[in-house]
Amino acid sequence: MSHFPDLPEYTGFNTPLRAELDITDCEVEGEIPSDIDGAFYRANPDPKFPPLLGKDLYFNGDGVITQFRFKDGKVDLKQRYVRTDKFRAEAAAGRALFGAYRNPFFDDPTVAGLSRGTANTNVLLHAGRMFAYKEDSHPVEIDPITLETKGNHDYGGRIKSVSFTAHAKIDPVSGDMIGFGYDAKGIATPDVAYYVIGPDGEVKHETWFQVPYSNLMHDFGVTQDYVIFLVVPVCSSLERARQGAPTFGWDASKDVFVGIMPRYGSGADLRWFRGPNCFCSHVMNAFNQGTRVYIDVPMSKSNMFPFFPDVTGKPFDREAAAGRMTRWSFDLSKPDEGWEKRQLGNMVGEFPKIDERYATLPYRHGYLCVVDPTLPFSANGGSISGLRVNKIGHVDHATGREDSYWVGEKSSLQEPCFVPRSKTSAEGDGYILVLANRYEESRSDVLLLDAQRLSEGPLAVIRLPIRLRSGLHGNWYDGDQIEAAGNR
Ligand code: V55
Ligand code: FE
Repeated sequence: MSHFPDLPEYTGFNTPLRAELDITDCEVEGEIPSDIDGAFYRANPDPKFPPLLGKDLYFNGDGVITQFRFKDGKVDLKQRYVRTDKFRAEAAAGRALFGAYRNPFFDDPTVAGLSRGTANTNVLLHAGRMFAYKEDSHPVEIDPITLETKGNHDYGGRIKSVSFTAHAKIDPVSGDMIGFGYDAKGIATPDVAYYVIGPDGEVKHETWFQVPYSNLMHDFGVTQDYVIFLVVPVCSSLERARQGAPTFGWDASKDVFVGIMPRYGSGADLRWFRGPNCFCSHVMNAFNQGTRVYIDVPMSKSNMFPFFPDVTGKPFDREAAAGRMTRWSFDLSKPDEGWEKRQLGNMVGEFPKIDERYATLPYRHGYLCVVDPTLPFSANGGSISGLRVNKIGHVDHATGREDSYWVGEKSSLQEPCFVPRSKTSAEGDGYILVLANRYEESRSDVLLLDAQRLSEGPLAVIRLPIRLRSGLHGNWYDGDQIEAAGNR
């Protein structure tokens, strides 16, 4: 084992942790309501070996899943690497064998044909199985109790796309999982495969189509009646990949396309809308009222990914990358090519989340990571994306009211997760769980806040004796779901 490069992505708070952890009965300041029974799972990239090519993107780190199991007022932490094909091959060799993010051209020849997936982006539980996701490959099944890896899952050969999104949606009404794979025939292909998977875990609908240009289709929108595909010009290029430049790049000269299709439609039913250049990646939620279709996105003027550079060499523009929640509305009864945009509140942020019981439905409460540049920041260290998230925000779409909690000048926050107070509590009645990065102590806390009273601060702080690296997405599952799906 040599060492990681002395680059910001691998040092300070971002030093790869490379650890699997079991901490039972974590320290708690305050009180955790004793009726909270379930677990918060989050995915994060954490490279096991120094990069083969001397550097790599944060997005290519090996997937680690952290589980915070809440029961009887106590919290147990468990963290495991996902044993992807990549992880196993590299562990056996004792070094990195895969080269760069979404670029197979520099891989060690011994790994040709293996899945390049890292399972580092999200965790979902559906149809009694838990999966870790990377959007360039198939889901990897893990046990929701032990976090042991069971293997790649292609739904009995039904997923012919080589890829599957990390942002599949679960319809709380039907129990369906709605997902898609882009780059479905390989890197930079314009092919998209769309899948609906029933609550029995069987693929029940599939259709294929092509996008106007191949791009990083990271997330999408699903309503009760429609699906919404976002084609935003974070474009891919095999040419750049071959040259060793990042495969993805921002192309400000291109329009944005939005494809809307009935949920059980075919590629031929897809209707493309076309609008001016802008950036969005994640989706807070989407819903429809008849032929009116709404999708809420943190939208910015320009690219939010500094590590996917402008294709013309233009420097990264932090101001233009500031995202604000925006509602895009489409009227399918009209022939218009464009759509309306309306800003929702004033907070600048990303990583939108909701009460998942309202996914695909008209909804009221949204949560997000907020960047408030007016507040002081005095700690060393920083986030890899350059986003310094210092608040957790709540938007009430019914009243327009905004509420937020500031984590203080020596910390930053990761993506929040909503926990319903009970199975029958009203929308937004519950808690927010969020990891706080404590830069000065090189340590992490999990904060538990009242989702309707963020500004009052945490009800409880779960004090971890260690630092957890910056993560991506996570979700909450109730104890009964976990028990039913575990140890199968
Ligand atoms: C994103 C994250 C990814 C990725 C592509 O947030 C896009 C966007 C953690 O990996 O591969
Ligand atoms: Fe994401």
